[in-house]
Parts: sequence; C-alpha cells; structure tokens
Amino acid sequence: MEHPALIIVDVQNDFCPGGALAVPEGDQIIPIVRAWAEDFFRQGYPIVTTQDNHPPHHISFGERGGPWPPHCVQGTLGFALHPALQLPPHAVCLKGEDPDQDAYSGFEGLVEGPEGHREPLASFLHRASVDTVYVAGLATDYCVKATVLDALKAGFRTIVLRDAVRGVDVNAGDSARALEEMAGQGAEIR
Ligand code: VGL
Ligand code: ZN
Repeated sequence: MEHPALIIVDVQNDFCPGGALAVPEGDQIIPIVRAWAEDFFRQGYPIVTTQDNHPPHHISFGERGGPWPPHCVQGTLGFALHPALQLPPHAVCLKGEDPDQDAYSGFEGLVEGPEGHREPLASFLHRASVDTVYVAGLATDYCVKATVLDALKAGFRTIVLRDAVRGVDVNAGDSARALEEMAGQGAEIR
C-alpha cells in the first residue's frame, strides 16, 4: 500500500498577490490545496507545510546582492500562511533561516516537533513511513522545483499537483521548463 504525504510549499502571504514577492495568481491554488489537505487529513495521511523563514538581512535579499526583495521575514505577516488556506492539523517545516545561505528546498529545512524538537524533513517523512509525496504550492520554478528534485533524490515517489502549483516566470516559460525538468528526473505531473 502507498504511504503518501502532502507537502504544501510556501503558500505564504509574501508569495501571494499583495505580498513582497508575489507569484502571479499564487492565491488561485488555495481552494485546490485546501481540498487536497482535507482529503489527506480525512485519510489520516501526514500534511507538511514548508515556510520560508528568513532573518531580516538574508543573503537572498537585494541589499546583500541577492535576487529578491526582502520576503518572508521571521515574525512578519508576510511569513504567515495565507489566511484562506485554513489547513487541518499539519507539521511545519521552516527553511532559509541561515542568514548566509539560501534554501529553496523543503529538504533543507527542519520540521518543528513538540517541545522544540526539530528534525530534517526527510527524517520526519521516513519516521512516518512515507514513501510517496504529493507536492503543491509556490513557486513552481523555485521552491517547488527544488523540493521535488530533492524528494526524488531522497528516493520518494513524487507527484506534482499541476493545478495546485504556480510559478514566478521571471523569464517566460520558466515554470513550464521546471515541470519538464522535474518530469525528466522521474516526477509524475498530475
Ligand atoms: C521562493 C524565491 C525566494 C519560493 C523562496 O518559495 O519559491 N522563491 N525564496
Ligand atoms: Zn526566500
């Protein structure tokens, strides 16, 4: 039997319209992501959100020569999950906390456990006997792609939920190319 988990990547205010680094139409995935989450919760399968959790002067910010405006700064509203997401109980994986290192992939983050215990996403999934990950969220051409490629490298069967991801498309076609690259590495695009 399949042991799936749902990974919801970075559906944070700063990546949605009105946010500091908005993904066009990023909020349009929200009802779809919610429906997947409800379905996983009903079946008792784990749900993990990843969240960019940058310190105020993170290396990826323009002030330090990085490509992005300040976004998802620790403790700000931009860091919070979009309020319409309304998820059932889920684990939270925080990433991008090292001021001097970027971290696009959820597999570079740590899952928050009870009593402040934190563990890498892969160990969390392995402990839950997960063998298949379903991936939704933002942005297709950055954090979704990096998370999917790392999931494949870690040996998980990996399914990308096509209607539940959106990309930045800094260059036209980036998201389409990202999906091709993920499929080329073995991801199923569904
Ligand atoms: C992301 C750019 C910078 C993402 C995170 O979640 O895709 N993109 N930080
Ligand atoms: Zn970031």
